[in-house]
Formats: sequence, C-alpha cells, structure tokens
Amino acid sequence: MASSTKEISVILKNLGVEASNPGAAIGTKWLPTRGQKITSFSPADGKAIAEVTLADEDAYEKVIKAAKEAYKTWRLKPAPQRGEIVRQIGEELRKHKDDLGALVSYEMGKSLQEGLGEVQEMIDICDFAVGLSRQLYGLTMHSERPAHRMYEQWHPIGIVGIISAFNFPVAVWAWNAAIAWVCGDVCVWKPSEKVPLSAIGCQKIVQGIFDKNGVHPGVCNLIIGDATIGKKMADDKRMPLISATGSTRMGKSVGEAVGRRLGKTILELGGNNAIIITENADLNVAIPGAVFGAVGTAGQRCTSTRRLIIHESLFEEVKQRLVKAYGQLRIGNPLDQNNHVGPLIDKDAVQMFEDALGKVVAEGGTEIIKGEVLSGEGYESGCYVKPAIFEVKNEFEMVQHETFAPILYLIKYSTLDEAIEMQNAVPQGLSSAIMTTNMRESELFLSHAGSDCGIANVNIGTSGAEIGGAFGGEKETGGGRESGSDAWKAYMRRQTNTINYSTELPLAQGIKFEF
Ligand code: UN1
Repeated sequence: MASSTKEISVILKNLGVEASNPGAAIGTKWLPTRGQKITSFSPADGKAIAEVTLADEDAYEKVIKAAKEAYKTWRLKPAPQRGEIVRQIGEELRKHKDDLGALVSYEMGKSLQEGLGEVQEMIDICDFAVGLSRQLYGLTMHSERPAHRMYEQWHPIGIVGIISAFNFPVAVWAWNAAIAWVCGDVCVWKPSEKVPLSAIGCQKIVQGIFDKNGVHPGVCNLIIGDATIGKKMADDKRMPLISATGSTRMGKSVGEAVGRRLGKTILELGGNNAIIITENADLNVAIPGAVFGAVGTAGQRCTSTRRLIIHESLFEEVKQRLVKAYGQLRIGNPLDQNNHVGPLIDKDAVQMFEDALGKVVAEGGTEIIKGEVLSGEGYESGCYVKPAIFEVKNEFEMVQHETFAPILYLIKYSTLDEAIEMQNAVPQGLSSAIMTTNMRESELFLSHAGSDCGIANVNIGTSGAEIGGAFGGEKETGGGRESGSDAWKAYMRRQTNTINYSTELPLAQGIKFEF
C-alpha cells in the first residue's frame, strides 16, 4: 500500500500534539482552558485522535490582551525584518510538510496529496509574503498646489481575527497570517472545531520561530472555541479586521456584527462553481478538470465544481466520459495514495449529502450516477460516499444551493450567451471556468459580459487556485480577497499625506480665505 508510512501517533508526536490539549495559546504559552472538552475523530477510520479543551472567556481575554501588547512592538519592526521571520516560518513548514500534510489528511479526510498540497500553499504564501515585505507600496500624487507633496502610506491595522473552515484546516490561516504579519499586524486564529489538531500542529510549528527571534508571543495566537468565540470576535472592537471563511450563512452573521461596529471584513464564503464545456472544448483537458473539480476533497472545497454547463452537441459524449471516469475512481482511506476520494468530514455532512440527493430527485433531476453512502470494509467510519452525477435544470432550487459534497449537476445549453447567463444565474460568485480552444469564446467569457465570478479560468477547472492571485468572489461569496496580488491592502490602513514646503498656505480648489 502506497500510503503515508508513518504511524499517526508518530506524526502527532513530531508535531507536538498531545492526547489532551488546551484550546488556546499565546505564542509558545498554552493557556489553561475551561470550556467544553471535545474529541477530534478522523473521518478516515472513525477513530478518536486526541482531545481539546475549548477556550473559555477568560482565555479569550488573555489572548486579546496579549495580542494588543504584542502589536505595540511588532508594528515598529521594519517590514523586511518581519518578512525575514516569515521566511523562517516557511523554512520550518518545509521541514514539517510531510507530518502536517498527513495530519491534515487524517483529521480532515482529504487525500494525502491534497493535504501535502495544502502545506505547500502555506510555504508558497510565506515566500510570497517575504517578497511583499519589501513591496508594501503606496502611490505618490501630483498636488494641485505649488510646493506641495502628496503621497500615501500603508500602515498596519492591528489585531486580525482569522476564522477558518474545516475544509482547509491550515492553508487559509496561512494565507491570512503570513500576509498580516508582514503588514505589521498580529493574528488571533479561531480554527474550525472539526479540525482543531491541525491548528494545534501549526501553532507548535510556528510559535518557536517568533520566540527564537525575540518577538512578543502575542503576535501569533490560537483560540479554539465554539460559535460563541466566533461571535465574540465579530463583536470585539479591539479587532479592526475579521477575515472569515465558511458558509454564506456564517459570513452574513459575521459581516453584520462586524459591520455594526464599522469594522472591516474579508469574507470568503460559499461558491457554486460552474465549468462551461463548449463545442470547441478539448475533452482530454475538460474531463479531468471537471472530475478533479467535482470529487477532489470529496466536493468540500468552496471552489469545487458543482455544475457542468455543456454544449448540446457534446452532451452525450461528455456524459459517457464522465461515467467512465467516475467508474475508475477509488474511494477509500485518504492516506492511501491509491485512492482518489476520501470521506466527508463527518456524519452530519453525510446526512446533508443524502438529503440533497433526495431533494434533487424530487425536483425532477435525472440520476446519471447514483450517489450513496458506502459501507463495509474500509468504510467503517460511515463518512464515505459515492460521488453522484445528475442531469438537471439550472433553476432547480438545489442547483442554486451549495451542497458541500460530491454532487455534480449536468446542464445542457445551445448558445454561449445562454451558457454564460446560466453560469451567472446563482447567488454565489466564487469560481468559474470555460473549456474551449476558441479564442472568441474564451475572451467573451473573460470579458465584463462574461463570468461574474472572482475567479474565471480557461481550460483549467474551478478549483486549485495558486496563491499568487487574489482569491475570493462576488455576490454571496462575500467580496473579500485573500492571498496574492494586492490582497494585502485589506490588512493595512491607508493614510494620505499632504506636505506643504512653501511659505504660503494656498487652499485646495483655489478657495480664497483672506484676513
Ligand atoms: C477553500 O475551499 O476555502 O483554489 C479554499 C482552491 C484552493 C483553495 C480553496 N487553493 O481550490
């Protein structure tokens, strides 16, 4: 069996994850917590991995106070020096890539390749952030007044609260934290309670680096708690920015609470991503792109492909090729590299999958591949499902909805305008793709009359974005942007400075004010 050869107990030990862990840390200092005790179970084999005692109010207050204190000095460190520390974090992650990737795979259920890929994203964003630490550029402007200079600067913003989801237990935190740190901010991370051990593993990897560099430990904080902790963060005026990843429902409540206090948010919420397969598509590219997009991470990425909008002339061929490809999928233990699809995160997710299948059938969807819950040897956790394919209409209620599971909807179209309209006719706007070898089709799709999503790809599926671009989407996806490009600007405050070096005081707009 080509699998992660190490025992899980060895991986946990290497990462410093204990059998029983406190759920809050200020750098290297782990706090006594008195919240509920939770057990993290692996959806791969249903076994208990380790326990975490959730953070209580007292631990929360201690963390925020430490973060506030740490910010006072961290912001004064020159940005390239902050970048140097992030460089060391990237190096440390390289050393722990195999262990952390395997833990992510085991605790969350994504394939080992995807678990390792997630740690690679963390390493990549550290590299990006190191370069960025010397490129936090502001613009200069020509003043309308003589002997005046006008320019803008970007200053750190303060404490950044990071709320992350179960499906990317470590990478999304790193996208936020690495950028926030070089910007001069300090971070408080609330990971999903479904994957607390991956978060503890990260904290243990990173905490020592700050220590070694003599940095106040409050730069890097972890707080594992239930929704009440998330709510506290959203309401907490001491946190000027909350970056939250998760469902649209969660994002609306965080957005509302932060908005009420006029704080800032970066929201990365649900997707309902489509690939348009035109009559000019190269199916050798389109089919693997669609299959990886639909079943990768068992359909639990916000970028997962949920809809295939297929030209009528190719519909039957695409359908047949998908059925063939799905027939070859191996579903099983994610740590076994022979498998393509691992389990869903837990039994609630399996229930949601089953409910969705029933609803699509009730709405008149035609079953092409019947989804089902798998049982028997290797499937004892009860979290493994067989990915489903339906032929549907875009306007079905379930098709409008993001179900976090491997359900792929096939929709037929006849003109590209109609296909683009359907692709856009959902509440979400994260990722999208067109499969075509025709330049006119791809340019139309990428134009302002094309995809309305934050991500629009050509001859690439909807998932698997690189960190170098800004990541996020429109409409109910929340509008936030994370990771590359100039997403860093959301982690800083902009200040416009105008300096008069003349001996007069001319007013802007030529206003006269003489006495
Ligand atoms: C998510 O599902 O929240 O583009 C993030 C992708 C990954 C990130 C997904 N790089 O699929």
